[in-house]
Amino acid sequence: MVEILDTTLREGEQTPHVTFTIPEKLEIATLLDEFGVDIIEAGHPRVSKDICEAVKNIANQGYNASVLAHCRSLQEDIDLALSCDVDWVGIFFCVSNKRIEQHFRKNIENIQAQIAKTIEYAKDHGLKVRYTPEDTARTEYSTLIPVLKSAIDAGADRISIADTVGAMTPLTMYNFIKKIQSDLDIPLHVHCHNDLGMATANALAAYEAGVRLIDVTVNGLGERVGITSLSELCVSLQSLYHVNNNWKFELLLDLAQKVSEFSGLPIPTNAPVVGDHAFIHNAGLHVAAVLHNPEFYEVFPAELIGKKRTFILDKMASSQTIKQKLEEIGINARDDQVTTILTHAKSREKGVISDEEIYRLLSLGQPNSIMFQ
Ligand code: HCA
Ligand code: CU
Repeated sequence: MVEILDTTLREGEQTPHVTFTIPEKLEIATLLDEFGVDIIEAGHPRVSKDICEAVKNIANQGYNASVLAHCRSLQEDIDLALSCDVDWVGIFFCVSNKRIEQHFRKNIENIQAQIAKTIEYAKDHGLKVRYTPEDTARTEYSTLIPVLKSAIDAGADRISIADTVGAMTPLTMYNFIKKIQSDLDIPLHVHCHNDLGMATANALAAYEAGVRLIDVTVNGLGERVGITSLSELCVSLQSLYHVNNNWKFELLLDLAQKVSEFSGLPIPTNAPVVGDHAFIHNAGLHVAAVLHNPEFYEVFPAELIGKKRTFILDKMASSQTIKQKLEEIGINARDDQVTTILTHAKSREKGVISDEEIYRLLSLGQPNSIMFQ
């Protein structure tokens, strides 16, 4: 069984130009809980007062989902998380040689001890702990493993493998997870950035390799170009791997639209799953096949997420497209009328044939224009 952690409210609020109000966060969290995510990463309480308040508010809603606060490896951050009543803390600290040498300028033994001390402190105070060595994928393995072992000895419940800059491919991700699992005995999480467009593919590779939990955001929000998208991941898990987590797929569009509205970022029309084009069929041959069985050109049925499939009438159309279109607008056309429209569509270099044009071609009055003449 694979779990989902949604971090729209933490990673997602790090999207350039995106901020959420507390009521917006509560609305998103409530929908995520209803959808059935396992953990809601509600924010990093140290960042601002309103974030701290939002995390506390979300943690006290009585959701089925557990609530996690993002923390630096510092006791003061754990104390703040405790004051927010969360179940989990996600402690992050990058231990790559370069970062330690060029940025932190501390020795690795001290860093390792500090991480272990923070984890012990959190565990002593009843919290569940995820430790993320940021940029895990590019961290020297010989540095990484001792730090992870010491984190596990200190009581970490989970380790998250973060592809912080989206530098992995499905194959390198699969092999990396397998290797870590052979060296450590702890459930793994995965967090995949989308800088090269591979976030969902990499998350699925991590799933194939056996990770326990996958991080996502609604609409794939996050730093720079974001991380794995909730809808892409869950629909893939359901339709390609037959994962049955009782997710309420019918809420995905609502979630996508709410987050789009609150973030001010429109859903691209060609976005997988929730984009407007996801169930519009165009080429005549496709439409003809889909009218027999949608599965010929749909990897999962539109109905799963409460969408309707539609068809485009332009020069790509076949006579089946025309018949279907006419049926949709309530016209029972003769074959010669279908041919008239098809000929017209084929002669049009650019653009879609509108309903008005169909009425005109068939010399029929439009229901509305008749009424208001
Ligand atoms: C960040 C980076 C992070 C952390 C992930 C985690 C990443 O914004 O702090 O703490 O699990 O991609 O490494 O999102
Ligand atoms: Cu991230």
